[in-house]
Amino acid sequence: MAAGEHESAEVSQSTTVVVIGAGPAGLTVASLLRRCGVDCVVLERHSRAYVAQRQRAGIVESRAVRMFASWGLADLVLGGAPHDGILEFRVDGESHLVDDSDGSAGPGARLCPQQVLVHKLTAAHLADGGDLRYEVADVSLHDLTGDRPTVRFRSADGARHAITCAFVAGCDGDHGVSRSTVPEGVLTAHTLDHGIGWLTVLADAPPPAHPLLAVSSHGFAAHFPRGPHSSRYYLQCPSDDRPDAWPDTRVWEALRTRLADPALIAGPITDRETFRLRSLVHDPMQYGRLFLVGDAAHIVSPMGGKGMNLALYDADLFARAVRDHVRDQDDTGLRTYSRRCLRRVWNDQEFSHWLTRTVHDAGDDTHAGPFLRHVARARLDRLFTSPTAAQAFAELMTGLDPA
Ligand code: RFL
Repeated sequence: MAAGEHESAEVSQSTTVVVIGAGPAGLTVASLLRRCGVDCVVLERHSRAYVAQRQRAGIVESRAVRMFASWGLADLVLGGAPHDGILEFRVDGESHLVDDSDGSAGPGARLCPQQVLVHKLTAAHLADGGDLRYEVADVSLHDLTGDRPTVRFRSADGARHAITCAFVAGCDGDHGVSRSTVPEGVLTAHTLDHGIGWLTVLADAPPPAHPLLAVSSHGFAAHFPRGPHSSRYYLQCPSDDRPDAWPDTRVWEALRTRLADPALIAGPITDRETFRLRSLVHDPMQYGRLFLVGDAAHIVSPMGGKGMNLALYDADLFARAVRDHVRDQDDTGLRTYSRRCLRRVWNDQEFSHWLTRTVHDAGDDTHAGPFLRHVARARLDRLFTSPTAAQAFAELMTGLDPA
């Protein structure tokens, strides 16, 4: 500020919950809270257009579909087609179809890309009169261990704001401000670097008949639907590889080899990214009146499609806990939030780790060595031949396991 200029006064406001971040976690928390009449303000640092175009997850698992249905929101917020419940494993070119629906009554998973869910949650929340502010800056959290925390920020027009609330929902992902506000030593971070890199590519190219995981001596590859005319592909690569090491011709050649599909149809590549597979859990998921929700608390390696679905699970538990507190003065849900979330988080970390190891170890034996390659192939063989193993796998894929 130049000398002589006066900073405008801070605008004060009060609400029940301040939600930081308008990704899947934050928007779900906000929508569920509005559903039960609890007021909240959502603060997002990016623009609406930026948030709406982030493409990542592709499947809303059965448990999450049923969660939205239980709030009367499924038709409003879920797009995409129903998933037919079949996952293809292709091992050295040989196809194995695995049923990943558990056969229970009730709606199953949906092929609903993350950006479609975000778009629909945003539209529904705003149509319902929700308070959602984009392009906020300098968000800071205060008095989290007191009775009335305050969240300060600057709105897009530069004005300073302070919102006092009963609870803060930290839904701002792995690099947000919420978790970093928690004093050193309160949270324990459990981390695992899988030592594996992935190239991921989005392309305007025909989706596969079923989500496809391919294991071969050339390395792991996968092909997932992301709409009627688009696909997401994954290719195992060295963990320090960069996207520019993968020009289009190399991508399509590697996919055709690893998917054992010389006729695979190419299309324009719209996004290309490399990243290391890593897993991370923060324990507990709470500090005073701050509750961490989704990626702010945990990262799951993408294998098994659990990251966004866990965010939706946390959001549901948090919204129910606040509802019980406001409506019935019952704090059981708030007290048990972290413990209950972490039980499912570790359950899904285990599944994701199992599947990550299996599909990578079973392939290129320079990766894990011949012993672990045989072990991983034995696991796949069991999955393809034992109905009990297939049932356990389906239970984990749907998220309908008891954890
Ligand atoms: P997000 O989506 O990161 O949203 C956080 C939001 O917070 C905002 N933010 C702030 N706002 C205000 N002030 C600040 N200081 C802020 N700092 C950050 C950000 O701008 C953003 O809008 O976290 P959330 O909501 O917890 O959702 C989690 C999911 O996005 C994530 O778990 C999934 O994308 C993970 N994931 C997948 N999950 C699945 O369930 N199935 C999949 O198939 C799947 N595929 C993937 C994935 C993640 C990938 N990446 C990131 C490596 C594929 C990939 C490539």
